[in-house]
Amino acid sequence: MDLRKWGVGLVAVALVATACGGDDDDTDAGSSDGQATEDVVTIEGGEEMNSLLLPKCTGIAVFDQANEGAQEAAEELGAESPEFQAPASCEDSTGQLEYLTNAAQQGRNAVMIGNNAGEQIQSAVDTATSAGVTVVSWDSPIPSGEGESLFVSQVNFEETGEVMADMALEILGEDGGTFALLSASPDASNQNAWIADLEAALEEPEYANLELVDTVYGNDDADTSYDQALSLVDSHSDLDLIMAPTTVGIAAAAKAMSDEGLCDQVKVSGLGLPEEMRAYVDNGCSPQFALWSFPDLGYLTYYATYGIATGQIEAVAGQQFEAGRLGEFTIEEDPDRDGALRVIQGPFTVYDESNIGES
Ligand code: RAM
Repeated sequence: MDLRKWGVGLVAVALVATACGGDDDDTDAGSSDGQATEDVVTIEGGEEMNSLLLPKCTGIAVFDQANEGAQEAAEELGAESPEFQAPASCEDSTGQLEYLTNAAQQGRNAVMIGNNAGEQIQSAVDTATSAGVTVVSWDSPIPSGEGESLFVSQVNFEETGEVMADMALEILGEDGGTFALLSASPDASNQNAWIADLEAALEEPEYANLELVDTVYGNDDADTSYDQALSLVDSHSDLDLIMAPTTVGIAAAAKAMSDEGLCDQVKVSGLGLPEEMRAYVDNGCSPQFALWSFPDLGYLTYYATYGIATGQIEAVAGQQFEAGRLGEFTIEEDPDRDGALRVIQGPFTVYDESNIGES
């Protein structure tokens, strides 16, 4: 898919992978032989599930939004609300382990985790799953895929690099320029996959004028990210753009450039929350950025986890299910992780002045 065709004014791009549900035109209920109707399991309530929604850390707006979506799903299913707990800081990269290790003792049937610990999470996942706890990842997967029943993937990870490279070119123009990455935690498996995908995209001739000069980590902490953004400008006098694939990092970088009066010199882009970025679209610091729906991510994660934990669906490739208001989805093999499964939630939306709205 050539995302460079976005152009000015075409900003909401539906990068819906074939496996993504919600807008399928092959709704099986209408098929003449009625055969396929049985293949799509409508997840229904009525079963108990004691669950934990475990984001990378608390205090981040998009994770609160995911929690709202999960609570909405639980309410719809008449199920128990998921607990929402996590380490207080994303800088605490191994802080999530104890939540998994203690899950069975606490009577949990399921843990929904956005992994902030990379491979270090594995032993805790193994402890939870061997005690019968269903582990589903969302936002940021378990790198090996082992123990994890399913990854609820916000978007197709294989499109993320191209989306970021296209935004950089859109902002800098065809002549491109130099840019640096301001990421989240060094062990965050979502950001690391997106960075790898971006680096692969940069090998393509259409991005030959984009030069990645540095990658730094702000740990999804606003102050650390702010300081890292300023350090990037200090260490690279010719820097044209900071690309931050994190809602915390992009807002902090845009604030730093705004505070220092640097927005004419260094633009900011990446993955941001519209509410947090509106001021920086308005002041020209961040002309374009992208995101997906975190409420929908939390909603789908709860539905899928409930379906698996209550035995209504199986975590196998080809399993189709209907998740409430979001419609139909299909579980598929994850091309990024051998032997692992994913379901894709939805499209990117690209934001700029034409659709950022008013505060
Ligand atoms: C931050 C977190 C999260 C990521 C978004 C884009 O909120 O790092 O994991 O998905 O940015």
